[in-house]
Amino acid sequence: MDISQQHLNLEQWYDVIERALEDPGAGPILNVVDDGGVYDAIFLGGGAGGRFGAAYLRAMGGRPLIIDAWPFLGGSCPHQACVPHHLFSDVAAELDLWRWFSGQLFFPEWDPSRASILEMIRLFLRGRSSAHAFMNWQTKEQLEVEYVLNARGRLVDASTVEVAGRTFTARNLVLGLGASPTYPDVPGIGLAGVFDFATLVEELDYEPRRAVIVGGGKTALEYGSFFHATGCPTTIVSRSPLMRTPSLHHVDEDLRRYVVDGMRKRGMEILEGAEPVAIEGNGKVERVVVRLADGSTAAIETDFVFLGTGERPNSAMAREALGVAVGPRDEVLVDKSMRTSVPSVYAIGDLIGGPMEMFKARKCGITASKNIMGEPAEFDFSEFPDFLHTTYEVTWVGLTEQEARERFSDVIIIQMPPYVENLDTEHLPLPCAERTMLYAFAKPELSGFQKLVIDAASRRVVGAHHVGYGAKDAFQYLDHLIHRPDGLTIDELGGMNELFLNPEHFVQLSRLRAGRSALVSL
Ligand code: COM
Repeated sequence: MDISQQHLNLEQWYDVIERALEDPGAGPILNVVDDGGVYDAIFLGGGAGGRFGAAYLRAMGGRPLIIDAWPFLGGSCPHQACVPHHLFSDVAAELDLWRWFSGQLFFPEWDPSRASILEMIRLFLRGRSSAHAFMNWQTKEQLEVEYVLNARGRLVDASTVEVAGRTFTARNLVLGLGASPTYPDVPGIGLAGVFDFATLVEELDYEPRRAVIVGGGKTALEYGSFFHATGCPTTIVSRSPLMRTPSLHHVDEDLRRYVVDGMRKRGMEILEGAEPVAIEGNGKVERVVVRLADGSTAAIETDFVFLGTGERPNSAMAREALGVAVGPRDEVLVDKSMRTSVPSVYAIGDLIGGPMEMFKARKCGITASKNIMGEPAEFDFSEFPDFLHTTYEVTWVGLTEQEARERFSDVIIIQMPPYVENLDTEHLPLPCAERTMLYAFAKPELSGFQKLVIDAASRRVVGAHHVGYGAKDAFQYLDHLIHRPDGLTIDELGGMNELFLNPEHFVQLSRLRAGRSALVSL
């Protein structure tokens, strides 16, 4: 359908998208102005990187065209990945309260029949096209970007893409083709009942009774914590210690311990140093055979396996059609300007490898656009703040305590609860902050953890680590402040205006120490 001359509202967009998702025969959605003009760039892939890159290029006065196989813009994030994950993590946090306070205060008795994984997925599926509708509407009506959706583009050469029976040319190509989940090579991996984050929302049609998660990184912890919080007993099987997978950097050991202990306290079974050797069942998963850390094997009865074993870039078409150079994990190789090995071809987002994060995808797209429009730009994403969810929100930026001690001779720590032997912090109602007040007063050891790492000589904050709720926002700004050339000193931090009570207490805690010329830990 050609919608270039129409101005669909959100309800109409919702219907167009839902119809296209249901009917594989629904044709392309064309929002193209046929005026014979030349495109500055074709963005092949309209996920976060492509959409933001195209919008930025347009804002700079250029002419972009986005092509995407899905009938909506925004990519996997709002459809199968970050958005459902955040819904599930919100739910996990709510259920966590209910379970700990079952039958106490104003909480009803815990009733696992009320907490359904399937129901949450259906809730998400009913709502997701509303977000898609908005992205399509905004990109056309407000950002003035042309696009072809619901049609798979084929790369012809470095300036030509065929899609929907038409041929489009541009001065540049920006490839944002994303990545796909990888499955370990284990017998039985193809059985019904084995899911990844994408097939979970697309295909789950029963209520799991017992979950086995494979992996030890973000996805494994996040989805595992959600499943367990609904009352579905969950085992995590991970080769590495949790949060020590190669995809996660700067994970402080005290933060990690608080997080993993917290998962165990909630009854999750965590098998580190373990790996699945077979998934067994008669057409459908019935058990997972696991090799444990001591070399013995164990069988875990289960009707549901979830893989959090990473993703691989979708680089085959770019490699075959254009000959772009690709690295050992199938990632398209780019320089800091997002240029591939082929002139006028750029690559962005998950296609260029980790970190497969939103901030990187969007900023890659913008970096490519600046370069295309003649404004030299580089993006170094080697240092970045990070987060994950269990039933908590876990956030960190900069160096761990150990990394700081390796780099600086005098490191001080500002931490809550403080580590002082025999202080009985188990019963200390601190930290207390929004969303942990009930824990602080009724179950203090569950009320979170926070740590600031400071190089005493320069007085600069070099790392911040937090378990609780609501600090993610602050960490975006902390990341900016501590990575500025001048950094952020304890004195500057202590001089800020805090909005009490705040999630991480860093401003007020810094203020308690900033008066000292010789800094000491708190
Ligand atoms: C976010 C999708 S869910 S996008 O980055 O706004 O395109």
